Amino acid sequence: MKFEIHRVVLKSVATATLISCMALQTAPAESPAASPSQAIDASIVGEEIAVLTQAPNVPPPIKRSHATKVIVKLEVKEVVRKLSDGVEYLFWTFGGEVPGSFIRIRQGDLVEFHLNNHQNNKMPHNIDLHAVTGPGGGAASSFTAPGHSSQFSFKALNPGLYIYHCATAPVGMHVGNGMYGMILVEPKEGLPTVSKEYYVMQGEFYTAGKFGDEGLQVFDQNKAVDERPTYVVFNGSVGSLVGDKAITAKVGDTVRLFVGNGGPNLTSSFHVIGEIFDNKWKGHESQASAP
Ligand SMILES: [Cu+2]
Repeated sequence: MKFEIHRVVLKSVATATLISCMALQTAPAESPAASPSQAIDASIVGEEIAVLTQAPNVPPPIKRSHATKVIVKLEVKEVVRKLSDGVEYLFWTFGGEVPGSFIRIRQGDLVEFHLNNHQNNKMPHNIDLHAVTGPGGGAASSFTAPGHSSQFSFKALNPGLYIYHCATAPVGMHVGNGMYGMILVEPKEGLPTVSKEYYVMQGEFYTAGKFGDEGLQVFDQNKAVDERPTYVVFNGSVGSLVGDKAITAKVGDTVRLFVGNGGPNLTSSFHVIGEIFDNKWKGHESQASAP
């Protein structure tokens, strides 16, 4: 079995902000986030609706060799879900689960992003995609009240694997409640074919009760400020990747893992046991040189 890993980390909100700012400062003057007028672009051919998936699944590889207009429709849902056996939590999610839906596009694509905030939600939300070159990574254009939708467009200038997250204040609370996911911008030449691809994301939860205390748990702001998580999990719940939920591969398969860390506070020391990665990339490193 062969493994390769793509890894991106959201260490903290401060880091995320810094990355967005740096991208803005270093971007060519003529290439900020696309405005509607810039949608008239000869390189953009046709349009399609993005396939979004829930972890550990990844949308299918992009086969086309041209840029297109990709319409992404993502809905924020505040939902009670299982955090551990007997333990429930009111997660704030992009797409109904933690981590948020995986988004896959191609370098050069023009993305028309629709963020819907479900009418039953209590809070306003937005989205900051680190793949976006522009104000707040889209956050400034996507602040959305419950029962409303917002829309903005951007051009995917740089290939890489990027975090997205809610950037509504208090950001630590929104991220700490599960508001993060990943977007992959494939390089123009695509990625080498592999047997399997999976999506794994770490995150922490800060509950008023102790680890294992049963019932519906609520967010504990003091624990979050002190960076004392009650739960540190992959893919949103205890045991999300074991037993009948384990990700699988056959002997001889090549497996590509897209690994992220939503935090909001801890770093991740992700590793696999009993196998060696053939390749790894960090965050925005070029994937064009993949074997
Ligand atoms: Cu939010």
